[in-house]
Amino acid sequence: MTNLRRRAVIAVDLDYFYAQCEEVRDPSIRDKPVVICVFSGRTEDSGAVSTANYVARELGVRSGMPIAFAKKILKSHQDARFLPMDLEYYQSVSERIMEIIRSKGEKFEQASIDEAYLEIGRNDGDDFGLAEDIGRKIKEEILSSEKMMSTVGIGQNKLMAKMAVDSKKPNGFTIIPAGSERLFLNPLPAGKLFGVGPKTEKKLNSIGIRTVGDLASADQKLLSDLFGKKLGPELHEMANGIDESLVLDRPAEQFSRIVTLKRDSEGFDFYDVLKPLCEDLSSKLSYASIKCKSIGIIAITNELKVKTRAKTISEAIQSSDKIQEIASELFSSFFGKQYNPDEGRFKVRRIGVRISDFVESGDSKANTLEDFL
Ligand code: DGT
Ligand code: CA
Ligand code: CA
Repeated sequence: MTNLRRRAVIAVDLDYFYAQCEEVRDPSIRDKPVVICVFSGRTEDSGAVSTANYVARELGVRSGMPIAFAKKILKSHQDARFLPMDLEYYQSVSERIMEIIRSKGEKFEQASIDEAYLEIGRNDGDDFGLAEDIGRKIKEEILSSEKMMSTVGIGQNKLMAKMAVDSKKPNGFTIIPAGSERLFLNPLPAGKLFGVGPKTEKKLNSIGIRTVGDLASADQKLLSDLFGKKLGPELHEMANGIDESLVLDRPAEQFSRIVTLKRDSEGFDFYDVLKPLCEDLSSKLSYASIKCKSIGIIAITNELKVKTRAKTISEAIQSSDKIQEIASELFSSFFGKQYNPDEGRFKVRRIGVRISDFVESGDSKANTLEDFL
């Protein structure tokens, strides 16, 4: 036991994320039902519910439900808000929160727009104590700097951290101490195990496996026969709290910033508007000690069409001025060509800048070298 490598993994999941972003933007809607809608545009109400705040959930609204159905449920709630999904805004909130989490440990993996893992410690049994402190700090900082509620789970691997998160939402903080995995998992219905969907659960039930505990002590050959040589053993391991998958320390692939113009634009007359966006992006680069080699622009028209252009440069850059210079070039040429008969005439309502293709800036090296010279 002693030479087994111990780890503690922290999982963070932001509560009712898209809907909470809207509450942060307009706190007056906090106590009202808030439903985030993906309007498909065919008829006024066609489309699906992306997510909803807990006020709306308590009344029965769910992700994936038709918008028309959610409206029916909330018919007697005049104060209910049905808001269009604003992904760029949620993305910018997510990026800032991911930076908070990333800064608290060495191994960080973003799993989705509102979910991340952080691995703590390596050698001794006290990693859980440290993970608890760090988990609390993360939760507090997300609340103080972004006014956002989150759920934190801690376990000895990614699976157990995720199970801890799912066991208590929203605003949860759950630790599954190393060694008590089985105790925690055994009584849960099999369908609560991460990765077990309704189809698998039904199949398990049909052979008398109802709880995760049943699955953990099930005959392994029977599981392999029923679910195959890959999923069978995997289910058995998971039910025993075993998960060897690593927290992958992947850097972000791109950063973007987007704003709505004061009035719709038919030409490039918003040079100054770009400045704060580029400054924000530049400071992210410098914080992460990286530079970018690709700069892109985003233009969203008054008909909500998204158009993009990008340029790759041979020498990586970090400064706000240089990003702004290239973004301006791209916008000038974009508007220069906008009367192209293929694209027709349009007005631009929102604009953005996106950077990607990152390389390490090598700043720290330069500093040490300077110290020696
Ligand atoms: P939670 O974690 O239970 O408090 O609630 P959410 O809303 O954060 O749910 P989560 O973590 O599963 O998903 C994160 C975001 O992904 C959520 O805010 C909206 C989006 N999302 C989730 N499910 C669906 C879906 O079925 N359709 C669409 N369009 N978006 C979804
Ligand atoms: Ca969430
Ligand atoms: Ca999530």
